[in-house]
Amino acid sequence: MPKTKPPASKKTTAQAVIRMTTAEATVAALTAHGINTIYALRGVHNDHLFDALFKADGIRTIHARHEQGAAYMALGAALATGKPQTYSVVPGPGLLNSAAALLTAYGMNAPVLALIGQIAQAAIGRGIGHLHEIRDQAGIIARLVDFSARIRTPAQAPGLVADAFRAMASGRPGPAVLECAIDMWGRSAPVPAIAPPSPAPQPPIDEDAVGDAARRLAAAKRPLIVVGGGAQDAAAEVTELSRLLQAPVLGYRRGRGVLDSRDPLSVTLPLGRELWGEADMALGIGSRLFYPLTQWGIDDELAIIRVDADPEEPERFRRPAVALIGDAKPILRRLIDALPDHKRPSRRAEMEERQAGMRKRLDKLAPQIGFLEAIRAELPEDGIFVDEVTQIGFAARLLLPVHRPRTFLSPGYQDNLGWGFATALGAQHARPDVPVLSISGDGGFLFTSNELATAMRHRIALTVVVFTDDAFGNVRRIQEEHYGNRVIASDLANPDFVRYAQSFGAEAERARSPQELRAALKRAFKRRDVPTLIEVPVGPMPSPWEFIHMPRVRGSR
Ligand SMILES: Cc1ncc(C[n+]2csc(CCOP(=O)(O)OP(=O)(O)O)c2C)c(N)n1
Ligand SMILES: [Mg+2]
Repeated sequence: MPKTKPPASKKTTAQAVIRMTTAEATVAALTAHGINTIYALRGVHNDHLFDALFKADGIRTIHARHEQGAAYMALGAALATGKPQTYSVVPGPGLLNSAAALLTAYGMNAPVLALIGQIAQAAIGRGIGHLHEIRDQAGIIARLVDFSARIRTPAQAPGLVADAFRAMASGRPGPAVLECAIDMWGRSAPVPAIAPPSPAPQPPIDEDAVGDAARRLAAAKRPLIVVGGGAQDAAAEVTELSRLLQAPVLGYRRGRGVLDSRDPLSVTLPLGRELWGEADMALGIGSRLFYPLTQWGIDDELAIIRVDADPEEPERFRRPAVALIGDAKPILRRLIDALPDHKRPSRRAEMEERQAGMRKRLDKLAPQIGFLEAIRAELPEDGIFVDEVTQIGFAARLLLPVHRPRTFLSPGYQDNLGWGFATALGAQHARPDVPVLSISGDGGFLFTSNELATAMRHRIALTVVVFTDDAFGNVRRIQEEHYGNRVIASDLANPDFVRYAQSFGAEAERARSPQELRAALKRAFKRRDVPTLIEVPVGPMPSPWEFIHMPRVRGSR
């Protein structure tokens, strides 16, 4: 049967009802929601979807070499742009292969929409043994994300796509999944006009709570601001509030870059902990306050104000003095407006001195610092650094100066080894205008290094630096230091990473010092259509953990 050509989304909105397949209606709805790329690995379950993508205008398909690559790329694109992104894979193994990335997207509150295939509608749940069948796929998905649904008819597709986008932006943001059966993607029927997307409803700002918070903040003697991923789009407001209150801003992992590291009020974990110990008021913005609340302690002398998109978050660990629910940016604007007029003495001199003192202690991490300085010297201010679970990454979270929001991508509490390279690939694909730098250990890199082929196929000029110590160095050091040197399952046999990358057609070189790394980065960032791998052979590095897992500074529990 001849297939109806999917109309461009504009035409679709103009017409009342049109005959379309489920796949065409889904693609038109995605386009209407601003999706211009789908990261994917195809298979027979989704053939009609890919045929619709072939025919559609304004949407590109970027195929990866493993489903985790496709999903991490969508995650990286979402983190780098702050906008929803999409990936598509087959059911069963395809879904499970992408699941670590979906889990990470959930932990990072990232708007990633997964389109997952399904076996034939009538066979679902019967256990017959169809290709890629998995028991209770919908149930597995429902455990992984907050919003999921199955598209059962063409007419349902646009509404479910709209529901998914609304869910991804409501409350705590996060990923969503739509399933569709193999025999439903190609089914055609009249589909009502695709409505333009409506913004996700925001809870009204609680003006009484804003007033209460503003009065408390103005009265606080030693306020401290703690920012997480939820503050990334409120950098201007956080900066203004920090200045008005002369409040230090603690950002670790996902909060880095909200307040420019050049501001002496911008702190990371170790100095943040000292300040937590002294504070009489903490303002948490889009952060779980995980380290402060679970490790550093709390007592009655410290009041907490929470700003969070997730209404359940503020009371999860301990009821705060004030909770403000919603998007941080408008809430902080209201808070600034409501702040009683007051002037505070500058803390600049004090903070500069304390930063210098802490920096002396952190000098213990000298080998890592040398490489981070080379990176910072070459990566432009708006360049994006993608973190990994490796020695340089741990040190970067504490020490790499970050100047702008969304330029430090760190995997949050999942801290899953091997997320970095494919995530960075997605970030670089979505932001071709800035250099993206992925760092990896030799352990983490081989999780997704096959995606070098994707970088070549789609001409993605990502730069990756692989620090090779021939070990899962982090776990190896733990065995040496805490398990009587009983080293097991830690040493690695590696390829020659330079020749490995070159065999894909990538540019590659070896750098044996921070100086050589700097020169290699300068060359790499000039390339605009080919990926670069820089291998840096390293030895064991000093442990960062005394600056990350730190003892309590207040309270008894
Ligand atoms: C998905 C996942 N598996 C395992 C771990 C445990 N883990 C943490 S660090 C690490 C070793 C990392 O090795 P490498 O990438 O070479 O970095 P290095 O520590 O040597 O710098 C491992 C196995 C993890 N964090 N995530
Ligand atoms: Mg290693």
